[in-house]
Amino acid sequence: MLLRNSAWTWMFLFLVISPAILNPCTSQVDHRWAARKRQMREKVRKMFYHAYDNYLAHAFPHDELKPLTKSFTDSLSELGNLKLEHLPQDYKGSALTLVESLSSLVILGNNTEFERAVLWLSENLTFNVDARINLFECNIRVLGGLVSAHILATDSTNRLVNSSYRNELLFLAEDLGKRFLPAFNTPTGLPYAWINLKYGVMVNETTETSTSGCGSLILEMGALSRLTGDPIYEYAALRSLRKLWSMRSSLNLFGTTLDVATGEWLEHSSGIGAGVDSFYEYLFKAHILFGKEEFWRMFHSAYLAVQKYFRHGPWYHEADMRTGKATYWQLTSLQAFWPGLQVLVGDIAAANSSHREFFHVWERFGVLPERYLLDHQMLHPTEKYYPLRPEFAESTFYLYQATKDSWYLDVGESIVNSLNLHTKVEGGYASVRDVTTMQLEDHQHSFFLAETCKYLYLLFDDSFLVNRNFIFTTEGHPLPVLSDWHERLPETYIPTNWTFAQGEKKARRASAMSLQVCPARALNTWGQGDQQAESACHIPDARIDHRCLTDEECGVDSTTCRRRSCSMAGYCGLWFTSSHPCERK
Ligand code: DMJ
Repeated sequence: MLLRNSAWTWMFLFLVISPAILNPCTSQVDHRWAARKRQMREKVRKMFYHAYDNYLAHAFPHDELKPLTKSFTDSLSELGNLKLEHLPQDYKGSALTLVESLSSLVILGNNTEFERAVLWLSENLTFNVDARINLFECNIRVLGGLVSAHILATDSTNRLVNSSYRNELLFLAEDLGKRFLPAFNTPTGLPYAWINLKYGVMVNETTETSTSGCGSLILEMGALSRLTGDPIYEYAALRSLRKLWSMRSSLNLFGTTLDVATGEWLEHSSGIGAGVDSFYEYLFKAHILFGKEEFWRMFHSAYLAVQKYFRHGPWYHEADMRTGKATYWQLTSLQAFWPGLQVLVGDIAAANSSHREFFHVWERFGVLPERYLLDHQMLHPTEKYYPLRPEFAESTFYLYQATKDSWYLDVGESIVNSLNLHTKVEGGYASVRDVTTMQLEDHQHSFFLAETCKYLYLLFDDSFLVNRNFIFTTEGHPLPVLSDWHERLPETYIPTNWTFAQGEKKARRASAMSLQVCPARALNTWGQGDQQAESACHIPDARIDHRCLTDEECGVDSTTCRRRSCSMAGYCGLWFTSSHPCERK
């Protein structure tokens, strides 16, 4: 992970040396924490297998499990006009949940089951079916699942060397990638949202798609190109991303839906949630994975625009891309990924304050409702559901990695307990239809295994990540950051150089990216005295866990360059102030 090197140095000094001197009870405390983490890890492992075993027993090789009726759904595809009983004879199902579980099995250390699954998929999975699939979903779930699992299968540190694996997952991924390509055959290069795997784009197919549908393909298709040596996949994804980028407004904002034939926006309001979320995520992660400065420049402008036009204290509302005027004041469950992305950027303080608000909502309802109307302080009348989404667990994992603040373990424990209390049934884990009644719905989405369980497991046991450098796709599939995939390795990613350049004191407080977040014009008086600025304006809070007694113990927010204050609960944050990125007070 990007943060690991600086975080490790800091955590080593902080956790190992100073507490041992200051507090003789530390080793007992550490011991207790280690025991608790082990206990929680085992709880999550049980969750994973309860979901996985039930999928295998009642739904495999179909896509997803219906845990209440112990049956299945082929949710990935609409399967043309065919009824399930009329499927072609050679159709054995696309086993979506199995594909999605592959990387989680490796992270849980179950190489035997991983190999078994790889073998089955190698022999049975076919994409030559009359099925209309959603390109974005199929890309992040199936292509991402296959590419990531192929890399894990060929990585000798996973000790899968005994297997008879002969790149079958990569061949499947390549076959799927080829079937994606006709979707990009539009006047704009922006892909259709839907494509038939066997016949390509259907007559009268809709030309409407989402921002994510055009801008969140680059990690999986780029990785496929690097692995196969065929640039066509990366080229298609990049062309689409560049076209999308050219459609930004003068405020560097994007809409939510657009027309792939005309390149015109259909919905001008957007935020950081549904339809757009992974677009922002992929601008930054593509920069990490491929090292292209172009991605960084895009992300930098887009990130500042988000912080300027959508952010209100710890909340994010929607705004019109043309005017920047606020449109919908809503908290959505999908937005909860944002603090995790901010951790990668190095903006931990902002991540922490938003994450806390999401946790308040989680505690209030027991899970996160899909949509909450901030301006009316009430649930959205028709979006009261919680489909076992991973985003809040994901951000909790990232924040714990960055801060090692045990508070995030408490949050993780609370998520695990809620999931077991409200969603566990005999046949797996069921989505919540209505968070006010906790009435369940007959669906266990594949991302519960690909992401929710994975991030919770990694929160309590990150041994899979030690001495490795992975980024996770938006569907939680790990891809290694390899120097030979980098066009140019930015200096800020070389921790030794960076430490050398900045000096140890600063290096231990910042992630590499935080230096780049505020533009140079924001260099100002904030960094006076012996306070150490992490970015042009960033002054860290006095304590790494952001706790405080007085305002003086709070620093300056790295993205807004506003002074933070101490909340009633004793945390530094931008409490209820509107914010403007890197503007001087
Ligand atoms: C996942 O499929 C991915 O995380 C996607 O980017 C949006 N969210 C769902 C799960 O909530």
